Formats: sequence, structure tokens, C-alpha cells
Amino acid sequence: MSKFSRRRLITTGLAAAAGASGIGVAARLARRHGLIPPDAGGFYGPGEALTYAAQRLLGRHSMAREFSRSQISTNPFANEVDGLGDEFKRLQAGNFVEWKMTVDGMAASPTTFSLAEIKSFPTSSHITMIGCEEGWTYIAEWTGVRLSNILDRVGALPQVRYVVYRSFQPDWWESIDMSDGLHPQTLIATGMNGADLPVPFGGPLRLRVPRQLGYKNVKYITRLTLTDSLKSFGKGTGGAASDAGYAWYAGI
Ligand SMILES: Nc1nc2c(c(=O)[nH]1)N[C@H]1C(S)=C(S)[C@@H](COP(=O)(O)O)O[C@H]1N2
Ligand SMILES: [Mo]
Repeated sequence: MSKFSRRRLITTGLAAAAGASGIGVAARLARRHGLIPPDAGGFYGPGEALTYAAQRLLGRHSMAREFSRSQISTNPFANEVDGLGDEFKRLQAGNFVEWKMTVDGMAASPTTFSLAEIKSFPTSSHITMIGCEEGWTYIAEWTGVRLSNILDRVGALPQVRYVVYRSFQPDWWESIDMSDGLHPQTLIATGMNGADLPVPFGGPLRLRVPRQLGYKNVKYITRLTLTDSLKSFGKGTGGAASDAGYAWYAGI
């Protein structure tokens, strides 16, 4: 079998597997961003390559645990958020109709989306746990748009390795790699427990990455920047938390 036809077999198989689980877009992006083994068609047979890619995208072990509706916390704890300021209050008073999220950097079509546009995209939900490094956790149902969907809309370039996300609060920003960026549970969350995302929990928009600790789940998202290097952001470690000495990868 030629190298090319093996590669096609792998990617068609992946698309089929992903299609079956409803994440075709993520599969297409995964192929583009190289989430297939570098030497697929070399010592990996097509079957193993498919397993590797599927594992990265849909593998059981790579999914954050999901809970049942009856396990949703009745009194979720919102970490204190200080100093959102007058401009935020003005936007909130206007029901956030003026809220914008800009996606820039390595994209074919950098775009600024209004909140209404984001809310018009297909949604996805999961009941997952969020936990702070300080020890407390709660379970909630999160609803929003898959980040992979946004990346697809703006035409994320093949070189993209990280998504840097920024908040209305300038001190809060983080980044994730494409394994989390394209992950089906990673959302731009707009809702929680069946209602609009409350402000204390990050409304109107929050990056929800359930495979990582609370601090990677930045509230009040205003901007996503697609990049192949984290060096030019902050001190170069990839986030406000890691610039301050915490782990950049806060997997749970
Ligand atoms: N913009 C912003 N995002 C933030 C924070 C914050 O203060 N501001 N706190 C972080 C921390 S440390 C944690 S543990 C979680 C807390 O999420 P919760 O308020 O939903 O419990 O949000 C994270 N995202
Ligand atoms: Mo935290």
C-alpha cells in the first residue's frame, strides 16, 4: 500500500469514527493539526494509527468524567471575583448584547463574534466537576459551543499549537494545546444548569475545559488567540497561573 493510500485510510477511518460520535469537525481539525502519529504508515499499521488518533480525540481515558443529573450540586460555590468595574456593569445592565469575543492570530478569517452569534451556534452540554486547586469542587451542567467549532469557523491554520484565551479581567488569561483545544468537552460556555451562565460563574462567556483544574477555566472571555508559540505572551510560560509558578498543564 502506498504511503498516501495508507494515510487516506487512516483519516477516512478517523472521520468515520468521529462522525459516529458526532465530532466530525474535530476529526477534520485533528488531521490538519497532526494528531495522527508522525510516522503513520511507517511502523504503525493503519489500524494502530487510527487507534492513536481516536484515543487522543475520543478515548475513554481522555474524557473528563460525566455525572448524572441527580449529582448536580445544589449549592455550587462561585470563587470570589473582584473588581469587574463600571464598564462590565454597563455591559451587564444591557444584557451583554454588546459583549464581543475576538478570535485572532493564526486563522484564515480572524473574526469578532457577538454574544448573539455565539449563542446561535450548535450547542453541546456535559455534567462535569470543576475543582479549585485550593480543594473545593462542585458538579454542574455546562452548555456552550465546542471550541473546535469556533476554531473551524475561523479557519485555524495547520500550524496552530495553542489557543490563548483572555478575559475581561486583564490578569486572567491561560492557554491550552490542541489536544484540549479540539477536545469534544472543551466549550465556550454560555449556560449553566439550564440557564444563562451567571456572572459569578463567568457569564456571559467562560472557557470550560473539564480535563483541567479550575484556574484554567477562565471567566469573562473576550479574546482567543491562535498561535504556534507561547513565548510572546506574558512571561512566556503560557498563562497567568504558570507565570505565577503554578502548573501550565493542570490536568485532573
Ligand atoms: N476571569 C476569572 N476567571 C477565573 C477566576 C477569576 O478570578 N477570574 N478564578 C479561577 C479559579 S482560581 C477557579 S478555581 C475557578 C473557580 O470557578 P467557580 O467560580 O465556578 O467556582 O475559576 C477560575 N477562573
Ligand atoms: Mo482556584
